[in-house]
Amino acid sequence: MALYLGAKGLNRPSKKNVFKGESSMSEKEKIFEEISDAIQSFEEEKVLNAVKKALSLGVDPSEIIEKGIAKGLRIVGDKYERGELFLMHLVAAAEPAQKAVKELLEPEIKKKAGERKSLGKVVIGTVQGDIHDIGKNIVAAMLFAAGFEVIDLGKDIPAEEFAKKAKEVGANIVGASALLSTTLPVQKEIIEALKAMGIRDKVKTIFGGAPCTPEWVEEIGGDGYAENAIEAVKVAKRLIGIKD
Ligand code: B12
Repeated sequence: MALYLGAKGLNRPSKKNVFKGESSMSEKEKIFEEISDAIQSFEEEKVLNAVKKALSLGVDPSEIIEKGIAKGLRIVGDKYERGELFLMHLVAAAEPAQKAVKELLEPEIKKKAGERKSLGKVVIGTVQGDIHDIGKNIVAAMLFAAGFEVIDLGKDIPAEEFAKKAKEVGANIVGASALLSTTLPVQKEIIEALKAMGIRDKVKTIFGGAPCTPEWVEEIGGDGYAENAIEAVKVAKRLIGIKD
């Protein structure tokens, strides 16, 4: 049975979140809305400033990503699906999101990594035919921060490449992201490639991305599913027998 931890994990307040300020909840919510709105209006400067403000107030980077950036992107994606926005709008929303994640949030996440102790090796990438990598990059950064050695193959990666690299580095886990319903089947191909390479019994698999579900992972014989980066860390740890 595929392992997955309850969805919506990010909605629960974390004890580790330190937020200075009197009316913390409402102010925090206001900043998340500011970030999400600025993503939706494609205003890079506003996105970056709001993210900097949130960080300076001590808001957890993963919360900023999920409740601000990802929320804004999802709304833009939904409007695109309904025909209210066009591809250029997806691009315009992705740019400030990527910049905020790469330049402000990932460094902050990695700073928390502290002393390096390798929990295990994770080979991760976005599957062939798919260039969506914002979510994959966040998952990779969170796994790194948690203590995993992360080998990020990048995006548009054929199934065989995942298996080849996993064998080469002696990976404990292979993780793959798919954001399109047309590229989701590549996750199944990865399992097949691991079998063909003769290493399926040595490597755990973890899958994610918007169209991916626990049922799908179960169906393809995968080991773990995670809805977001925080859950991905928990599932990855459990897959290799580490308790939180
Ligand atoms: C930004 C974006 C783009 C950007 C991507 C930029 C980039 N560098 O990533 C650009 C403009 C390039 C783009 C292009 C396209 N896109 Co687009 N895009 C989006 C959008 C709006 C946001 C995706 C995103 O970054 N979300 C924020 C991140 C943080 O969330 P996330 O990716 O889901 O990741 C989280 C979890 O899923 C999970 N996770 C992710 N990966 C992994 C991996 C593992 C191992 C684990 C455990 C967990 C995990 O953890 C992450 C962090 O919390 C989505 C809308 C949506 N609802 O997802 C559409 C969306 C994915 N795109 C869509 C489409 C159709 C396209 C195009 C085909 C459009 C076109 N006509 O050309 C192209 C495809 C290009 C290609 N070949 O890949 C559709 C897909 C529909 C479908 N069901 O197939 C969506 C859903 C929009 C929609 N509602 O119609 N897109």
